[in-house]
Amino acid sequence: MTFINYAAKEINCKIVYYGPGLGGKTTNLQHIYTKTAPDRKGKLISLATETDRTLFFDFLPLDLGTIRGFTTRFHLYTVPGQVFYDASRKLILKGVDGVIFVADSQTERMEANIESIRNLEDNLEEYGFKLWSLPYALQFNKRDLANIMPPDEMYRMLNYKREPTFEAVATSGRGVFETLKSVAKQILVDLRRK
Ligand SMILES: Nc1nc2c(ncn2[C@@H]2O[C@H](COP(=O)(O)OP(=O)(O)OP(=O)(O)O)[C@@H](O)[C@H]2O)c(=O)[nH]1
Ligand SMILES: [Mg+2]
Repeated sequence: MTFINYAAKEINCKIVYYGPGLGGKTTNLQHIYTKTAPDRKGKLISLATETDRTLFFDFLPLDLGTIRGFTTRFHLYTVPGQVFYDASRKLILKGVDGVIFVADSQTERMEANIESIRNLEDNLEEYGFKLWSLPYALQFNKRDLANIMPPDEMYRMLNYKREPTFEAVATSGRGVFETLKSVAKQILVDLRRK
């Protein structure tokens, strides 16, 4: 749910990074954090296990410029991808304005990608959201690895509604900002329509 603070001239939106475990959601946020000027970002908060798996969520507040004098502040969250953290995933989707799905390009992770998109649909439905009407982008991450599926094949398997799709290597930053900007833009276009 976009929150507009007229007194502070701020538009607050929530973007959630979703996807299977170890797909690279947290790495996307870390790259964004590293490459953003200090005056445009808040603290990157990560609640992780000892092995760096996301336990509850990561959170990063980010300013992406102004429209009509209003600062556009995006609150970026990642969900924990491991199957058994479903209650946390559900909770983190509350009030979401846009979703970035981080798919793992490794062939052996396609089942996990598909299962995670279904799980996203189910969890959105709990809040009365539909994936087809939500700002959404699909990221094919880990393009640097050897055992990956060609992008057109991945697209056939994973695209939901002909959403914008990006190839990425989150560890080097390739594709990370492109994916974020796509969803941020969709959210702002939606907002203008309302
Ligand atoms: N080779 C390669 N490794 C990557 C890439 N992106 C992430 N990784 C690595 O994959 C592992 C998992 O990345 P995370 O960002 O923690 O994955 P996650 O989706 O947040 O995982 P959960 O928190 O368990 O859901 C880490 O070791 C990353 O360094 C990539 O594009 N290429
Ligand atoms: Mg994570």
